[in-house]
Amino acid sequence: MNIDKNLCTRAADNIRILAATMVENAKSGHPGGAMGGADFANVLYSHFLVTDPDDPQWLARDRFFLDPGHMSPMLYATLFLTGKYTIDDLKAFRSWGSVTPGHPELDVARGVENTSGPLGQGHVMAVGAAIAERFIVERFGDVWAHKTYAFISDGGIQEGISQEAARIAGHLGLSNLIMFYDSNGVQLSTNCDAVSEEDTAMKYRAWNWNVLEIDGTDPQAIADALEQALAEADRPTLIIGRTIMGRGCVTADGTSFEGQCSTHGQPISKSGADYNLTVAHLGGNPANPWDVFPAVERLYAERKEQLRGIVAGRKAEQKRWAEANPELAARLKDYLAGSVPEVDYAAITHKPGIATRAASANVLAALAKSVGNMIVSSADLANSDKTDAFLKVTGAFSRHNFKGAFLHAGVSELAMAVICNGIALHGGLTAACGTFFVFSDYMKPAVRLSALMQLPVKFIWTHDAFRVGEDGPTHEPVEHEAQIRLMEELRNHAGGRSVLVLRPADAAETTVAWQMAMENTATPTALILSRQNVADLPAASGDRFAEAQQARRGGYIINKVEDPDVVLVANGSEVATLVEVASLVAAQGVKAQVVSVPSLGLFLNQDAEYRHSVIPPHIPAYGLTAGLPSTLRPVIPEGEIYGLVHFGASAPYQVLDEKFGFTAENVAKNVLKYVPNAKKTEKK
Ligand SMILES: Cc1ncc(C[n+]2csc(CCOP(=O)(O)OP(=O)(O)O)c2C)c(N)n1
Repeated sequence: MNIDKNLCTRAADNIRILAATMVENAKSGHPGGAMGGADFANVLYSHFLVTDPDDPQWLARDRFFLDPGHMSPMLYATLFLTGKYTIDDLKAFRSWGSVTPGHPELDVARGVENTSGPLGQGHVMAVGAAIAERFIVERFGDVWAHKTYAFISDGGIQEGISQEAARIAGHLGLSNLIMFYDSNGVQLSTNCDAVSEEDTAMKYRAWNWNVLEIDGTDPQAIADALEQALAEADRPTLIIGRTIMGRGCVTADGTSFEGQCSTHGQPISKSGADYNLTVAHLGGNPANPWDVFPAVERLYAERKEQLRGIVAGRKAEQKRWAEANPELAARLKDYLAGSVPEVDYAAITHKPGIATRAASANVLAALAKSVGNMIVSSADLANSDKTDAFLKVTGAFSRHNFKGAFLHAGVSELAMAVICNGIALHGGLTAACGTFFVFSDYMKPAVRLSALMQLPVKFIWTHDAFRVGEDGPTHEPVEHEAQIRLMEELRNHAGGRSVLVLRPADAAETTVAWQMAMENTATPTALILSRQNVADLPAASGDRFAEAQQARRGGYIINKVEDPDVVLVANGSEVATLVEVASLVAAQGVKAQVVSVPSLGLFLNQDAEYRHSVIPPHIPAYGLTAGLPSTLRPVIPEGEIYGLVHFGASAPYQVLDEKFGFTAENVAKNVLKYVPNAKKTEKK
């Protein structure tokens, strides 16, 4: 494609001026990188990216994922040229209530496909979207194909997650993924040569990528590279573009101030360059820096018309496909609507007294058979976290093969979680991923973004307590439940709890927890599951599954007791211990009501009447948790909580239960000591 180089440079200059002006106006932000990347952004948006100007949610639109969210002025300015933002939006950059926050947040209507800020995650979400696209094309045909573009900077290249993601993308042969590396040689504190000797091209070639190296300021070179990338049918493409930080910046005496670290993260006027002269040098009018050059306005108006034509053609093809394939079309529509799949959860059976991870496996096997738009992944622990139950039914992805529905992520917990976010962002699919709970530490940054973007990803965390046993303290989560429950406390932009965290107590409650997870389309869900077997909880009605449905209220009574002396509260496998404790203390004349609280957040959402009927405030409460005692504090504000306040140890779990005081006998002893004292100090 021959493009008008002068016009493209003029358009990129326009983006540079707008980006610099936004930062100048906001008195904070990152102009330098945005000015350097503008040439690519312009060529992509004015000539290549296919989106529907009138239907931002169109499934087959090309996706653009910006990894360095700090370059948001470049994105906002470009999207302004496409008509997605107003000049007032640009003027309100970084201000309260604006649609142009410092780092772009998920806003598909305005063309922002993800929330990027933590460097590295943005381009990995693109890998997830590319996988989702292949999954959909495999099932519904080429009419739904599109490209996923990612933009990465030095920061993203340096983050370890880029290795995890590039390995996976190269291995799967994701030729639908095209990434531009804005290689300007400058980062925040230093130039890149102060921290790295790497040959990035060689690195990506080793991961089976198609690597192109170009002058990233040359619009024709950018267009040629994009064309080559579009023609590549085997591998993902990395276009390494040598760009110039703060391109166009000049000082007060008119000398070049390009390539300076100081332009990375502050207004141009504070960096050592002269803002007005820079605007003028870029062909703008310092008195009217928000102006759009008429030729640039025409370029984007023409592209918009062109896109309308392209999209009309694509949509006509899709319509013909839908007419020829009514069943598939109805299924796809259902997937895109995010409908909760119909699954007969009551029919899922469990052997007695199994681990909750094994119960989860039974549910996953059922989901694999009845949910056609679900992708499950594991970070090389499928047979331990029991996601292999899903794998066995559906099969794994492999190079250019997306017939299955399981992603072997390799030992890459963070990339796995971010890829799941990307799959969810793409739309139409449900993503779940599993590993040991202790390794949730490796995933937190992704869980946080999942929560912020309100993505309904399911995180399956097994081996939930020190009862992992012999593997020792490195593998034994202690503080992890308290940490993840902080996300239950944290509200999302919609005012809801940002993550639903469920730690079910037995097999039946695990089925219900999965049911809740699948029904929860508003936030991510975390499922925290045991490694060891757990006794099934008693059910007065004889129907434990029906009783476990009460988990929907976050917490509920396992054994209703008239006028109890103490309420025993736990979640996960500690509930079964408390059931044993209740019968031990009953022998000593103490009446104990046992409560399971799989989700503290949901329980706290209930009205006071319900909460007080479950954990009456005037009755001594005693909590038991394999985590930090503070885990249960929100639901036992004044009672005693027995938990672990130190790291675990390496030994069989029964020994650890003994040594750490978690046997029913020891807990019963503690409860018997606690109740008379608590009653004495009881508030009237
Ligand atoms: C995970 C993470 N660590 C640190 C930061 C803070 N940060 C923002 S930009 C930046 C420097 C990145 O340099 P580069 O990617 O080259 O961007 P450029 O200087 O070209 O704008 C850093 C460290 C971040 N946003 N995310």
